[in-house]
Amino acid sequence: MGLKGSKLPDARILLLGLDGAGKSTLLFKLKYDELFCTVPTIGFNVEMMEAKQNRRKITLTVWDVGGQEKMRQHWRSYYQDTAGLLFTIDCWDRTRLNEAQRELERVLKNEHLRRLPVVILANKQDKDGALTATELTEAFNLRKTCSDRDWFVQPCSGKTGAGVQEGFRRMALLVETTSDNNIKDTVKYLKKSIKK
Ligand SMILES: Nc1nc2c(ncn2[C@@H]2O[C@H](COP(=O)(O)OP(=O)(O)OP(=O)(O)O)[C@@H](O)[C@H]2O)c(=O)[nH]1
Ligand SMILES: [Mg+2]
Repeated sequence: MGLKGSKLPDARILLLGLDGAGKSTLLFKLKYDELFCTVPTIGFNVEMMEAKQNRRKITLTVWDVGGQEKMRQHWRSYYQDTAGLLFTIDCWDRTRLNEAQRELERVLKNEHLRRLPVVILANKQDKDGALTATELTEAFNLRKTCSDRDWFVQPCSGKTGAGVQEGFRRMALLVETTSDNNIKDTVKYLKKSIKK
């Protein structure tokens, strides 16, 4: 499917997380069913995909934004009109869990994202010693942090593909859709707001 308008109801999804968490790998795995050799994302990738919301078809427009520290200041430029948040965590790299938790909490506090559903992708489960979804839920105190919204923790691996579809499917079930989706306008808006 091209990027031009599909007539299906659409939900705009924001895919965030620290650099190296596996956002682009997960997105490409889902969209193309292939393991891509990714490079750190400067700016964003955007992909549209069909999904099912109960019995009806919808499109998800997924914005995958670079997670390096210098990119994070731009995250908020993407918040407007977002219907759901996918937050990716590298569950194997325990040295960066605190940083990941801090960023997640900061994002969830933003008024534009208030009450929006969040699916936490507990990624890199293929690696020995990765924190499990249950451990992550405890360690990040997610029951409390996410108490004002629908939330779900999905264990997954961008490498093997396990759990990836389930994570996006869960998101599709939780989001509210709109009838207008115009990627071109959003890109124009982003170019302006990032230049500022
Ligand atoms: N073993 C393993 N490696 C993974 C997994 N997901 C991603 N990776 C690897 O982690 C590295 C970073 O993945 P990316 O998808 O580029 O990470 P990103 O979150 O898009 O990073 P930025 O674009 O910098 O924000 C790559 O070398 C991936 O191959 C996974 O589930 N398991
Ligand atoms: Mg990336």
